[in-house]
Amino acid sequence: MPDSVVHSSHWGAFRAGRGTDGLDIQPHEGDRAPSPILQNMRHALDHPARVLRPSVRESWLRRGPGPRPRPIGEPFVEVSWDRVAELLANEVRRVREAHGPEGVYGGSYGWASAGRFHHSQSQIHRFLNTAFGGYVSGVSSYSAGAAAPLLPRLIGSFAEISRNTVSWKQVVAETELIVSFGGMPPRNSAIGNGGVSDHIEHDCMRRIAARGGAFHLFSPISDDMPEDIGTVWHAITPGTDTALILAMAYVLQDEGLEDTAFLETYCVGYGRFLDYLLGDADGGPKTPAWAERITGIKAQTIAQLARDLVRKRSLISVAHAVQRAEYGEQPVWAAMTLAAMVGQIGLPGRGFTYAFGSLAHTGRQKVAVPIPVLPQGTNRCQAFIPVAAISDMLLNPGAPFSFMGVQHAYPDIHLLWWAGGNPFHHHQDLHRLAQAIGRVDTFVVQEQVWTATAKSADIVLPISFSLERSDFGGTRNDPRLFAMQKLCPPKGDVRSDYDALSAVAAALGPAEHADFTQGRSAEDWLRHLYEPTRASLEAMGLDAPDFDAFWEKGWIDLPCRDDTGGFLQEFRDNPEGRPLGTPSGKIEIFSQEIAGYGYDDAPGLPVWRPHKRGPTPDEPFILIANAPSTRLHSQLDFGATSAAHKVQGREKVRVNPADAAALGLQDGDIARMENDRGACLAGVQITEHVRAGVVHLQTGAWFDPHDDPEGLAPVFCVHGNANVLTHDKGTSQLTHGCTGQIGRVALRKWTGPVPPIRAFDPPPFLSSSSTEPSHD
Ligand SMILES: Nc1nc2c(c(=O)[nH]1)N[C@H]1C(S)=C(S)[C@@H](COP(=O)(O)OP(=O)(O)OC[C@H]3O[C@@H](n4cnc5c(=O)[nH]c(N)nc54)[C@H](O)[C@@H]3O)O[C@H]1N2
Ligand SMILES: Nc1nc2c(c(=O)[nH]1)N[C@H]1C(S)=C(S)[C@@H](COP(=O)(O)OP(=O)(O)OC[C@H]3O[C@@H](n4cnc5c(=O)[nH]c(N)nc54)[C@H](O)[C@@H]3O)O[C@H]1N2
Ligand SMILES: [Mo]
Repeated sequence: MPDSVVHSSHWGAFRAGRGTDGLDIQPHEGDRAPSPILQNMRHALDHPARVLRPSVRESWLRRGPGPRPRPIGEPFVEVSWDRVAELLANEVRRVREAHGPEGVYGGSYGWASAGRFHHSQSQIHRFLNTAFGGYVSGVSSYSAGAAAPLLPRLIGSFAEISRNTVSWKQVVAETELIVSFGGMPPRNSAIGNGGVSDHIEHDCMRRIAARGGAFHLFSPISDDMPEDIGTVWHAITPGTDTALILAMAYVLQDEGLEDTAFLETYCVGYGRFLDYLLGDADGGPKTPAWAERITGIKAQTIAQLARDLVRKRSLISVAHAVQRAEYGEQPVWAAMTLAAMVGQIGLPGRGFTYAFGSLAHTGRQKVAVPIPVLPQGTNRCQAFIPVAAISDMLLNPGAPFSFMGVQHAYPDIHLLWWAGGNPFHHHQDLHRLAQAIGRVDTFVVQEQVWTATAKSADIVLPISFSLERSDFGGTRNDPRLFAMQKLCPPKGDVRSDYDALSAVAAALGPAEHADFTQGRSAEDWLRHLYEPTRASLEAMGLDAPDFDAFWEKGWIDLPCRDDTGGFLQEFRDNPEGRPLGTPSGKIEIFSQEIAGYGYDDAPGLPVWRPHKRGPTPDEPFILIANAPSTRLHSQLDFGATSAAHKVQGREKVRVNPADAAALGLQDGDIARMENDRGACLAGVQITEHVRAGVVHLQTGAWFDPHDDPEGLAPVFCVHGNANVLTHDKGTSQLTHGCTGQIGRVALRKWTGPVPPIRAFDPPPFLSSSSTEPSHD
């Protein structure tokens, strides 16, 4: 095995070798701001949390498939690959015959690892297409559940808006004022799906600030934007951005500052919007004074910033987080509308953008050659759910639901199969999720580590870490393709997702195996998938090394397309010739189509709706449960960078000093956080960075349920998993996006016993010869 290898991860490209204290991880040499998250990998390969062998829940082995509770803590039996492949092949045949593809949910949401061939979702989809002819899928994402289906109806392609219409390069050159709802913290742009080679964002922000550019942050948390760029923090009440944005729109029309020519030429429905803005509905005219009462932001500040948006070269950006809440469509729609009134949409670095700086692949140039992707095959099953409706679907088979104006019915799922995701991290209301998972016949999970999801499964396939296999690392918005070179052989009996699924396909029969593998080994696939990239480079007359030369060097440079304003610039230059993909071909401030759906919670224009689940006397604090700074979601939560952030081994809850004083909390205390969904323990940190009335518990601490010592909560996590506290309600009937960002809770000092953390312990195992549970 090599001493050190080139590799990539969602948190950046790097070099890894065996070091004296675990792995020696060095960032890619060209990365100007490498992420500390890299160090979470140091001890991962030998961590006791690893799944080492195929494992089957003992009660499932004994009783066979069927709906029943799947509690965490029940024992598993380790079996051979031959045995598990046979068990799975039998289960696939049974479900296929009795229920067809409508009986299997293969949405399998999750980030998995960076590699493009060993991409878990592509692998599992390809397998289910082969084995079943299809599967029930999950559409959209937890990231942008409201914005992704909405924006194409209002302005155009979600991917283009979030990635390719406003670039960092343009903003560095052009923009004088950036107004961000939800922020653009470098901790978030540490992450880019597939891995990036250079983290440019903070550097770009510093350059903008150095030439006098101004940053205004609307957020309950001040460190959602770096401090060293002179950020002006507006500590808005969470969930109220729409009111604030409407008030800015009010100021523009009131002072005659709106760009009427832009509105007439490029937009439809402004008149309808004005009627709402000035009318009596929802609290009367949407004046700054009205918004001040709702948002906590001074009327004067709102008015001044609205004027500045028009006077300066300005950009309005909405972070994913702001739409990951009740009525999440509205702030996105309102911000787009405000930008239309300002009239700078389609100019370089200006106008409207979405999720800018939320991830490392936004605002960068598109790569001009194809990068390797594994074909997933054809899914012949039409049934789908909005991805965050997983519990709703499992609990309510046959029940109707609506999505983007169409009525559907939830399918009746018998087999649930997950690869590369952690629903006990990403879904809301984990108590309800556990009940929902109890409704299926069999739950299969492919995992590297014993997450709560793996411990909730019936059958767990042990999967390699990326350093134990060869792959490509890359993304469509980074100018480098990496060879993710293999550092060491897989530990124990672990296999890649590809080899694991190949084994199950072989147990199903030669036809399935041939369909799934196309007769290729993993290495054959790498060579095969590299070829389109190489051929394109060659056709462009660029350096086009063959596979072996690429592999030996570890990366190749990829050409990028010109930096333009994409389809928005084309539309601005030629509105007749390059209309938008919306129903009217223009920006839809009022959408006839959405209005026609008749949803009160998402009518045909941006409206102010207060959250139904605002604070109450019993649950007085607003909970912000956001992306974690110290890891990617729940991945490698046991790693050094993640662990260093914890308080007494538990996730940290950040509390404003005024609230801490009122609650009698000190730094380093343990607090109990609770609401009608559940309770958890978290370690207290007191900080001015968090607005009063808000508490901040980042997501990603592995779920660690214990019996509640007080006997009150239906679920009690001793490790601080925020999703025991969040509600499982969609954004609206329109999109049913995830609403996990904002919750409400009570908080008090915990003086009871502090149970040990068992989150990273494997489940108990029984020997395969025994069918009786042992009690030692
Ligand atoms: N309350 C609340 N909840 C949220 C959010 C929020 O803001 N608030 N944010 C949401 C968002 S935006 C997202 S994207 C989701 C993220 O949710 P997920 O993507 O589900 O979270 P991860 O922890 O990245 O889960 C990936 C899992 O894949 C496993 N894995 C890694 N590599 C491989 C591999 O090669 N093969 C296999 N089989 N497994 C692998 C990892 O061990 C890990 O358990 O969370 C959502 N949940
Ligand atoms: N380190 C790290 N980076 C990540 C990830 C990770 O897990 N770890 N996950 C990646 C993924 S998959 C995604 S989708 C993105 C997520 O990108 P985002 O959703 O943009 O990121 P978050 O950190 O969840 O939220 C940003 C901030 O929004 C603020 N906020 C919450 N509610 C409101 C509100 O109502 N109004 C306003 N104005 N602000 C509000 C909160 O203070 C929060 O810190 O991050 C990506 N980057
Ligand atoms: Mo996400």
